[in-house]
Amino acid sequence: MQKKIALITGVTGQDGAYLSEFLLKKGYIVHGVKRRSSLFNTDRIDHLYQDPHVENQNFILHYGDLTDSTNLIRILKEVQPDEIYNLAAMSHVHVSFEMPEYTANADGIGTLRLLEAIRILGLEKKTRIYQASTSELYGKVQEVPQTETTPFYPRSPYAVAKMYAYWITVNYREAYGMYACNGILFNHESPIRGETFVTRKITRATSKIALGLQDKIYLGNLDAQRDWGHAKDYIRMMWMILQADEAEDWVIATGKTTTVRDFIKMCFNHVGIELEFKGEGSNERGYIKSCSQPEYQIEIGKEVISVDEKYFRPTEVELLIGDATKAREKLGWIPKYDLPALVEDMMSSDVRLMQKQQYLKDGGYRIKNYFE
Ligand code: NDP
Ligand code: GDR
Repeated sequence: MQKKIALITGVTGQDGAYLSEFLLKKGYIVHGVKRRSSLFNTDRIDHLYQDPHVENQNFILHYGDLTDSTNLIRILKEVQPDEIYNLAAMSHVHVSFEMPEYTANADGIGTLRLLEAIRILGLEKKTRIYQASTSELYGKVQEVPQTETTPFYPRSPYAVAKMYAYWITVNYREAYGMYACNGILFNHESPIRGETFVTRKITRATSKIALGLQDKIYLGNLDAQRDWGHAKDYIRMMWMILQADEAEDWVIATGKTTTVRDFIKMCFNHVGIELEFKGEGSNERGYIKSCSQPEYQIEIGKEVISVDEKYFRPTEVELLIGDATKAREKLGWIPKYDLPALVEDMMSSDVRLMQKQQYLKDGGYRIKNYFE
């Protein structure tokens, strides 16, 4: 039987890496679009790398960018994919306020470029496409929990761009009979989550604080509530969505929501530290109340969490909680990870990572600066 061919944009990102591994295990030939950068940017997929000189490769990378339509057309023409997973995006909500035009171009028009490439090449009946839509579309709370029919109210340039991508995907499905779907995925995290998203920022900093490598963390809105799942569970659903009989849009979420503050407490608990919070808004602080691990030499009463308004967003999404009943009933969506299991996975990975740093520091090892 001929192997299926998948094309993943955003292959170097969190989801792209997990999805590549997943599809390779399923026997797919996987093509990925990566951006040119001045330093290597393939850390997350290096374990999948295959020497291009070897025959019968099943993991192939192409340089490309969602802002470059001729490049996308050429890649699609060469690859002739059965499935496209459009995961590429400027995915940081706060950064999108700094780069609204680029975000619209990559995240909004980028999706149009891919859909048009499929049409220009006459691949409408062959190629199925998954669009990485997001719970950020719901923005300002209209309904709780949020389902496939909840009205959208985007609250950032990122969400507005993704709203265009959502509707253009629906439109191409209806206008040209393409198999094009939106996965409206709620936040999903993992040990390879980008370091500036709040969960990973917290797991990294907590590990460093416990090991004496950092004093405190500065964060923004601790009251925000998110429906956090594990990326491994979510990428499986991206694939399931493209295997369904009909092209539809799907909410994927855990159905539980947690504040940023409670997420912090869970991470510190993982290393045996209890926190107590005092104050409100930008004056809120988190202090060490107790520590059950004497080897950490933690100072009781020390301030380890400070709020810095710099991390507040001009317009915030306060509460996200998804209802994935449709995916549960029609696609058999059962996540393997709950929030405690996610925290456990992220914290144990970051503690290990920071222990390496501590080991090097204790050994007096210091990487020489190029310019010294
Ligand atoms: P990441 O930020 O980890 O990865 C984004 C990927 O897109 C990276 O490979 C990045 O390349 C690439 N990229 C960025 N801009 C461009 C561009 N102009 N052209 C080509 N590639 C580009 O995101 P995630 O893996 O977390 O998310 C995957 C997708 O799912 C994104 O579209 C995101 O918006 C969406 N999403 C994510 C959710 C989550 O909770 N993780 C929830 C809902 C939706 P590089 O490595 O070079 O920066
Ligand atoms: P989000 O994720 O905006 O939901 O988008 P992020 O982790 O950035 O923020 C979650 C919540 O935490 C609050 N917060 C902070 N956020 C960051 N990044 N840094 C901080 O210091 C901080 N302090 C508090 C935020 O205000 C927010 O309320 C993610 C991305 O992956 C999107 O691409 C995706 O579409 C959505 O999830 C679903």
